[in-house]
Order: sequence, then C-alpha cells, then structure tokens
Amino acid sequence: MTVIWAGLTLDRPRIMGVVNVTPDSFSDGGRLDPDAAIALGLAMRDDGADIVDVGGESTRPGASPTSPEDEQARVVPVIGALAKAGVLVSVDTRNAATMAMALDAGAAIVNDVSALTHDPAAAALAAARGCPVILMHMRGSSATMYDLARYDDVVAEVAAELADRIGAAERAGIARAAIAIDPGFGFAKLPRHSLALLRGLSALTAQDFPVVAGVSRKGFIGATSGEPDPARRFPGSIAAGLFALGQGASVLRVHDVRQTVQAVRVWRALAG
Ligand code: HH2
Repeated sequence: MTVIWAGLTLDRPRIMGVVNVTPDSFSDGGRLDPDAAIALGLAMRDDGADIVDVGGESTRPGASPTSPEDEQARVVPVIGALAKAGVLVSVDTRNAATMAMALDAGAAIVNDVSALTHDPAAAALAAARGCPVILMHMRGSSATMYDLARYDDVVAEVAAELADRIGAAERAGIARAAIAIDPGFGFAKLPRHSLALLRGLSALTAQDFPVVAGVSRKGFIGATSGEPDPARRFPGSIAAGLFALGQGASVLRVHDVRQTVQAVRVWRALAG
C-alpha cells in the first residue's frame, strides 16, 4: 500500500529544498533578503522540489540563538509568498509561536530539529493543528550537542530515542500518520556516528514512519571527502543521499535541488 504523508505519495523519493532566511547558516551562509529567499524557494519548486523547508534560525554549532520574534519576522513573509504561489512549505523551527504563525501563513508541515522538546507548547500546537511533523533526533542544544555525541550503538540509540519522541508526540494527540522521523545527521553526532547511521539507516526505514534524511553539505561529508567548504560538497552529498534512498529514506532534504532531482531520476531508472 502506498504511504501518503503530508499529501505526498511516498511511492518515489521526495525532495525537500532548504531555504535558510538567516545571516549565518553553515551550509550556504543564509540570506536575510525576503525577496531573495522567495526567489530561491520558487526556483527550487520549478527545479522539482516537492517541499520547500524555510528556516530562520541557524542550528550550526556555536550559532548565536535567534529570538522567536526575529525568527518570525524572517520566515513568515517568505512562507506566505511561497504558499500563495502553491508551494508545499515546511517551517524549520523549534518554537511553538513560530509554528503557529507559519501555519497561519500557509506552511503545511512542521520540521522541528528538537523533535518537539525545545518548546513545551510545541507538541500540543502541532496536535491541535493536525499538521504533519518531522521529529528529528538530536541531543542537547547547538552549544552542547557535541559533548553529548557518545554512543555505544548509534543506530540503536537514535532509534530508541526517536521512539520516545514518537511516543510523546502521540500522547500529545499527534496522529501516527502525521509523523515522519529524521536521524539528524550531524546533530550530536561525530562524523563516524553520521556514517554509521547512514550505513544502518534501514533499521529506521523498516519502522512505521517515513524517514527524512538531511545529509546535504553536512560536516561528515566534509570530513570524509576532505572538502572544507560546505558549498562545494554536492558530489559527496549526492553520494550519501542516494545511499540513503537505497536504505529506504522517503525524503531528501537538500540545498542543490536541480542537481539532486537529476541524480534521483537516474538512480530510480536504475534501481527500478
Ligand atoms: N539540518 C539542518 C537544519 N534543519 N531539519 C531536518 N529535519 N533534518 C536536518 O538534517 C536538518 C534540519 C542544518 O542544515 P542547514 O539548514 O543547511 O543549516 P543551518 O541550521 O546552519 O541553517
């Protein structure tokens, strides 16, 4: 039976394009000009993105925290314009108030890197709105996450910690069919942990929930390939992304939409 999540049939890989409305994203430097962010989101849609993920706070290690008000001022106009143009938008936020304003502006999906733990009001908000949610695994905050990157068996521990978050989400009233999970590559993981998670991703995709994989431009791609500049990591990112699809991931979160769409088309033709 074909799984449907966020209105998308998951009988083929889905592409989520990343639009960072920030001054400091690790992956692309971000941008604060709303018109540039809107233009990027529309171009991603035209290039084949199924979802455009709009975020206003960088989660890179050591990033200075963004107030919810600043975050809202950054993302809401961009989300409003993209939704009006018919784009399926997710909001990348840890804050319930930002989720509410983003959903009011037309976002359809909540993508929370804290898996609804950062803001005590987030789970109830997502439940009340009945929107699809992405629960991503991490430990601690951007400031503390690398101290918490200690695992005996990273695949089993991430699966167990995500299962806890799924349980909490369901207890808060979020429908099972609304939930997607994400192992959180690079979040409270050293490069060797991200590689092990990717290798063992089928343990997560074998469960009941669609898996979102955000490998694009991540530090483990740089560490593995020797490419220090995140903007030059597409080749490594697509190698990792196609591997994730081979392990059963449903959605790839990427910065380079056009190139990824081409690669996925060829991969699908070969993989059957
Ligand atoms: N990675 C980032 C941000 N949000 N959301 C999900 N579900 N999965 C991820 O892997 C993920 C995410 C970090 O990447 P980016 O948005 O490019 O950088 P920054 O947080 O510095 O803006």
